[in-house]
Amino acid sequence: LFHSVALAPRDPILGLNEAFAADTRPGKVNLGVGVYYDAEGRLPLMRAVREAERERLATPTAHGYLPIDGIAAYDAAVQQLLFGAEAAAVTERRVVTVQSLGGTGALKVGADFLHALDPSAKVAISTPSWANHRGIFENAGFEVIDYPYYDAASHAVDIDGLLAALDGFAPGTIVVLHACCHNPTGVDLDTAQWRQVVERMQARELVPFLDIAYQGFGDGIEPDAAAIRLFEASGLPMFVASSFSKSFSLYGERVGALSVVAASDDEARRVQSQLKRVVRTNYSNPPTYGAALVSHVLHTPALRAMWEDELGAMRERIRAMRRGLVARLAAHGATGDFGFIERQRGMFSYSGLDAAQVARLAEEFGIYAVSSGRICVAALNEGNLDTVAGAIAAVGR
Ligand code: PLP
Ligand code: TYF
Repeated sequence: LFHSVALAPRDPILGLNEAFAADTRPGKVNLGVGVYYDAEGRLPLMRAVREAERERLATPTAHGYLPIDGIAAYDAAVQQLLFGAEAAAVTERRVVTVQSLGGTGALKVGADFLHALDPSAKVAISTPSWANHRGIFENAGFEVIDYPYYDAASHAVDIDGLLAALDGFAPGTIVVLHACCHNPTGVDLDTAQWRQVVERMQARELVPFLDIAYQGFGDGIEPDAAAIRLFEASGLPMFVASSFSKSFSLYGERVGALSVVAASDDEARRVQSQLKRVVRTNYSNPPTYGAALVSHVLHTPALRAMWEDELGAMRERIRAMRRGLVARLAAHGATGDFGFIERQRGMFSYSGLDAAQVARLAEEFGIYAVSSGRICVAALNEGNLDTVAGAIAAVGR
């Protein structure tokens, strides 16, 4: 049966964890996977999450099945975070939200639903994008195409290239957009550019599929949702895949959601029935633990305030590491102007290092980064910053 099975390639990012684990050097640093570590280099257990766990444990509950679309209170909280409580789509009951297995699961449920709707549509992703975007949509049966996004020379969005690509897409093309903290570049559209994108997509009847895995890591919970709110206000039908993996540090609990905005309450109910069918025929219903914690935090004002504070501190720590890296690179005499690192947002920096330089970082210094040159700034701390800056300066000479 298996004699013809080919060896699948390793995930270019998750595969780095194995190489890092196998490295025995004491000063090794993992700047590969997009995970937030605290100032001591540890994965945080957020206080708001710990408190929610404590309060929930006080009244032990049996482990029943959740509804197919998850915890209703969780889905409602997701809608408020993404769209705002006052959004017309929310108050008019035109948004359907289903709890999902992380942001990845949300993308998959959305992709399967869309493919059943129009298998001939193409899906466009940014160049570059999170590598799993292509895989998820291809696996769902779509042809995946690219749109220009990042201009390496200016370390900025190639907005002209992006708009021109949108103008050339066939109506019905699904366009995957990173709502904030673009992975892997850390470079986002500004509000004026988002407005242009919304206008073009409306004119061409394109389908926005926003991916928001880092809400709160850019400028804050509300400002990071600006793109979602512009699309919502435009009245276009839209998809949003959201994740609490990073913002609640609940990676392994698989807490995400797919939200779809329809034109009417009635349309939304029909879409909901189809999303539930996709869920049912894939994994029946979602897990309880992580979503129950998130819902508890978001519906308990004191815990919600605590969570927002903690998330704000994480965001500020990443910013401080950006400033620190730029300063130490200069101190180590690194060639070039690295000021762009401070302008990038979210967990990542597209450092400009090429694959050979990244390989040298791993071999000579035990510092692991993605071969594209993406580094996870959220893995830097005062204890490794100087080593990392020194190593980057060395491989850049
Ligand atoms: N989308 C993007 C852009 C991401 O960077 C990630 C990161 O993990 C995800 C989706 C998926 O997140 P999750 O771990 O919640 O599936
Ligand atoms: O880009 C990242 O590092 C995160 C984590 O297949 C991740 O999004 C990476 C690869 C992958 C799943 C998650």
